[in-house]
Amino acid sequence: MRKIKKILIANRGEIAIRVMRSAKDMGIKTVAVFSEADRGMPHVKYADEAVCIGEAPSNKSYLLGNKIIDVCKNLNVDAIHPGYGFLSENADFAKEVTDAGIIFIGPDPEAIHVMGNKLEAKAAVKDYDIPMVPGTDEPVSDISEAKVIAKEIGYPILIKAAAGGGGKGMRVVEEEKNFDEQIKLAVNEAKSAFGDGSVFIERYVNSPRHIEIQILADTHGNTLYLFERECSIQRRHQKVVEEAPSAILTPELRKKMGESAVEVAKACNYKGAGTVEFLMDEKLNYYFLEMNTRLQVEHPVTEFITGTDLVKEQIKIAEGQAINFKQEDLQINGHAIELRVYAEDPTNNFLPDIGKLKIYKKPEGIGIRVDDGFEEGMDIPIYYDPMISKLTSYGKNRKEAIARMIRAIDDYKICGVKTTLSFGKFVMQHDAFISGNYNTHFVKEFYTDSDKSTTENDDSDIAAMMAVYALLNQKATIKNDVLNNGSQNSNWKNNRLK
Ligand code: MV4
Repeated sequence: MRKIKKILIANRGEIAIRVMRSAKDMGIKTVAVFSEADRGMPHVKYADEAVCIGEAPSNKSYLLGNKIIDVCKNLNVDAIHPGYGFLSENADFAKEVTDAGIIFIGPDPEAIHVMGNKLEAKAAVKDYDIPMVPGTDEPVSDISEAKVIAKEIGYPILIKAAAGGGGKGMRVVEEEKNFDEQIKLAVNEAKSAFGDGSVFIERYVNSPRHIEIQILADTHGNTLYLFERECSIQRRHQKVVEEAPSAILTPELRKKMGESAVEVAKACNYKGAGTVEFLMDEKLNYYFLEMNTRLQVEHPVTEFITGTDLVKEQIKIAEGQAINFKQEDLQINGHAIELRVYAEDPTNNFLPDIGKLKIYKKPEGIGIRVDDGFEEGMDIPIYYDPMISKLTSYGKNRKEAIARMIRAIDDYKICGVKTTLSFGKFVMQHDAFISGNYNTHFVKEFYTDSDKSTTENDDSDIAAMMAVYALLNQKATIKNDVLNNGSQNSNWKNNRLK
């Protein structure tokens, strides 16, 4: 047991703020780090202390593990929360943090390492009774040998990079005659993308759903599952809409998958919050895919339906506390849906759209949660992920959650950049989504060009918002002039930034 008094959040934007909120709830002091591009960001202002760690590109700031550890030493920080992305799944970083006597809020470096390699992950769980897609459990080294295996598995097959994940480095091979060519391409791709050319083969599961299970494990041997999230609505292997619970799981299947996820966690001696990803086929067979050893973007839907604060649980586990509830205490209450609001143009292949948030008005009210890290007038930097916010709705049932999501989308006013809000509304109103019967091909299958124009803001809407913006801007200028004359302007930057 070691009480945490001060946490540094090695991240930016909405997730940095999300973590700080729980820390504050627990009476823990917070330290933000930021790049030069993020100087004025809300996560910097929200923290008790904040330190600039470098230039805008992530490899000159948010990825500088040693610099972040130095900040911790200077400011007497007890623990680092890595958020998601950046250094969150870097086993070497986790080890360096621990070696420096700082608590890493996450699993041990060994667990991060094992689950970071898809083949090692498969090997780690193979003695447990966890369903897996038929395939090779060694890297493919001999092409003709691999071809024999591929034939046994049956086409179509999928080639995956061992060091990949999140869909990177995958290739479908429809028939044997394409095998040689595809495997060579896959190996080269894996080499250049990950510096590791190991690839393996699996049977290709057609039209799968992506269902993942949230788990929590403490250092006292307790490992619990906090049910599933259905994450099938994605593009380019990036999720856009997630919900909990899944509309298609039965209580029996939920329990079985939950128990499988707990076994995966136990197989790698997992500690903290983690997510076990499964593929599910049309017959509701499920297969272990990979484990994400971090807090995930879409964790709010689980928080809504289970009434837990996952970040608080992470912190308590990192302190060495036992989880103070049991599997039987956990139950699903209601339904939650998350929409990732990206600065992207859904009508143009979800192309990132950078620019200024000229108008930014959040939805409010019952059953709505907005996790964001920007304010009106700010630029969406080009250096990082273009996610503006996460809009999450909650209702006593799925229908109510959908209705509230639609209301919140309509109430959300964003001007200056294109966003995925219109796509979210399209999803909420689509029969396949409403029925709950959809899979990972949703976008490709249903989001056709003719849909796109009808879900956009109409011109009069935009004209009206632009007029309001012009007016607001005038007023803002006057207000700023007045403010700048006085000494009212908070001096937090000078006081706190080092
Ligand atoms: C698969 C698959 C079909 N069969 N594996 C994509 C991300 C990576 N985590 C694994 N992925 C897949 N693995 C077999 N054997 C289909 C996918 C897949 C997918 C999985 C989850 C969410 C979206 C997806 C989109 C396309 C393909």
